[in-house]
Amino acid sequence: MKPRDRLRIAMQKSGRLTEPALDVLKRCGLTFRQSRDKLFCFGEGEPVDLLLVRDDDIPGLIAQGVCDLGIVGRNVLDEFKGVAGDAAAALTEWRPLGFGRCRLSIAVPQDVDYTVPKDLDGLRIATSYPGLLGQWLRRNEVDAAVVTLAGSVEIAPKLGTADAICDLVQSGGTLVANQLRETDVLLQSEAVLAGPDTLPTDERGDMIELLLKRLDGVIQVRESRLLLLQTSRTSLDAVTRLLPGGPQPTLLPVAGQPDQLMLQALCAGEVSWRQLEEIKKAGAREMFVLPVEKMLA
Ligand code: PRT
Ligand code: ZN
Repeated sequence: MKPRDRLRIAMQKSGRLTEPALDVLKRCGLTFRQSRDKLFCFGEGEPVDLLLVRDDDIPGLIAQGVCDLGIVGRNVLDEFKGVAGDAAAALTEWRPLGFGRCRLSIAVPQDVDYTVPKDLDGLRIATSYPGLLGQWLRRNEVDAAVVTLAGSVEIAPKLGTADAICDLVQSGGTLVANQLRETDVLLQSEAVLAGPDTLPTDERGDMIELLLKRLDGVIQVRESRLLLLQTSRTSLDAVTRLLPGGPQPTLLPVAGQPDQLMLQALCAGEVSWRQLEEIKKAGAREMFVLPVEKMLA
């Protein structure tokens, strides 16, 4: 393969992962010029380009070296690794990205008795994940037939083409709508940044390292809030005790008011109105809750 000096990231062209993936890349400082065919997007600031493809193609593109990294569901990555065997063994999850969460589960019709995996012996299970399902069946010593379907897996039992299914579940609404009951979770999934397990030794490797550092900053602060408030020195203990988790707050003097302090705290998650009201009752005032955009430790 011809050496490249620009990094190439594969991501889903249009689907559930597209918007959040673009958002996380943007937060890492990457912006792209969209070409008319929308398959290849040239990176404007950094030497990083995007390839927009079907999610199922992403692991293969990385394994072949066409792309250096990919943003893809763990379900798709692990299925590829299971099915492609050695060729894909060197693919790894560089970072979990915290969106596109779902699980790969077995579900049976609500009126079917099911207590243990062995109850699936002799049944037909419809799935788009024959590799992951096959591994689970072997691990649990279940002798069931795998029926591979490209889509509409959840209606297979109703159509009589399968007795159970193995599919992605998020809210569970689709299962309920099809009178199915979730019985076993095979895999907890979310979008991940995938790549080869060794970095390229050229500039692309340096760029990946830079990107991973930025990504850590983005992931770490995504749920964080910066809480700013003013308090008297006498109320400080009471106020501090109520602060939602996170590192120690920073205290700053307030000019001309020696008994007052400005407090700044990084909070690990959302700060609710109720929490703010409690902190205020403890003696705080002038409170601000700010989203955190970036962090570089
Ligand atoms: O065209 P392309 O092949 O790229 O898209 P696609 O249709 O294969 O993928 P897409 O966009 O549907 O999903 C992309 C990825 O999103 C998946 O590989 C998962 O990693 C992740 N994801 C997260 C989900 C779901 N949640 C999800 N709920 N993928 C699919 N579903 C489907 C599921 O298959 C079932 O039909 O939604 C239904 C269940 O949802 P609930 O909420 O009713 O339980
Ligand atoms: Zn797909």
